[in-house]
Amino acid sequence: MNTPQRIIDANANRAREALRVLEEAARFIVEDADLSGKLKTIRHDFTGAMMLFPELIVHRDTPSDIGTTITTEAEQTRTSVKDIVLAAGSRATEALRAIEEYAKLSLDKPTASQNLAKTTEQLRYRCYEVTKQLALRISNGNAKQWRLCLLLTQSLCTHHPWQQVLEEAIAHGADCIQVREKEIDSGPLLAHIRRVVERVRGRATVIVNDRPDLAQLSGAQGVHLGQADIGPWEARKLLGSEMIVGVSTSNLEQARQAKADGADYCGVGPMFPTTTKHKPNLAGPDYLSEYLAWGGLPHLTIGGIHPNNIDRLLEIGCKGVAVCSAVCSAPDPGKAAAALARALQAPLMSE
Ligand code: TZP
Ligand code: MG
Repeated sequence: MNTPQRIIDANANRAREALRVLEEAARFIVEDADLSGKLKTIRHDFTGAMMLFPELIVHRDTPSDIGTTITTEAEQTRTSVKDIVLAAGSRATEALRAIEEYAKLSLDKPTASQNLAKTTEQLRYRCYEVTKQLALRISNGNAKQWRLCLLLTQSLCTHHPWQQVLEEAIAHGADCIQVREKEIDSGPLLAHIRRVVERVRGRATVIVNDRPDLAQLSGAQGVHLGQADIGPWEARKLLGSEMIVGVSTSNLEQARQAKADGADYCGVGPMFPTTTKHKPNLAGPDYLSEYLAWGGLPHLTIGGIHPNNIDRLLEIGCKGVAVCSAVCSAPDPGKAAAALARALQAPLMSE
């Protein structure tokens, strides 16, 4: 038995298996035809390169491989799909590197072996890139199913200063605060978000509307993006894998896309007519029903939600709402937040 050949055979199997794991994630989890196609091509190109060495199987000797009984704890633990993808990406590139190195020993066919070393080097680079693209598109499950998200907008805090609205909302059940300011320049906006983060002091999750850069700089936990904002996978380049990325959706197609692009939760709406944002088309409670049947990501229903119409959403199974005017512009923001939070704690649907 020839040792380099045995190593190459073992690593060829390892690379093929890992490529298949990546391909399945691209195809069935991210549902991205382009990434799936890229991985399939890498796998086929690799199989093509290995076909020049059909004799390698002769050197296979799994029963006497001392490595088959050595496992590490990390190998046995996968906490998320992203974990699986990153582990498979590393396994594929490590295996390709091992083939590249041992193929340089020339084996029995010097030219073919040198070509194999070159081919596996190129495949390894392709694999690094496609693993990165795939990982960027997979949600980390960072978002929890919040109950009440306050969209905090200073100009809509008509009866009380924003600081008081914020305090009362948190005291009465808001577990997420989205800073939503469309009229403030970046400098003062960053200072404002920092003040919000400081005031909230971990009592609720702080999300920043539109601006991943300011979310990052301010110490907030995430960003919320609309359909016309940059894509979630672009935001991840700034925010990394741990921060939360949410996306506004008005139909299931957008929700599926948001998930495929790595979003952690979806805004689902508008549920009802609203004056806070120009939204000529209502998605309505029917969209919530479809969304819940899909069940892909945590949700925050949004748009014109008030204590007097929330029951309509609870009947369907709504678990979390995002409101702006119902709390910001209420004469008693604490009372309004409490009414919404109470309703969400005791849903009408039988659980
Ligand atoms: N996106 C869809 S509706 C909406 C946004 C930001 C406005 C929500 O504000 P309100 O006052 O709770 O209707
Ligand atoms: Mg936006």
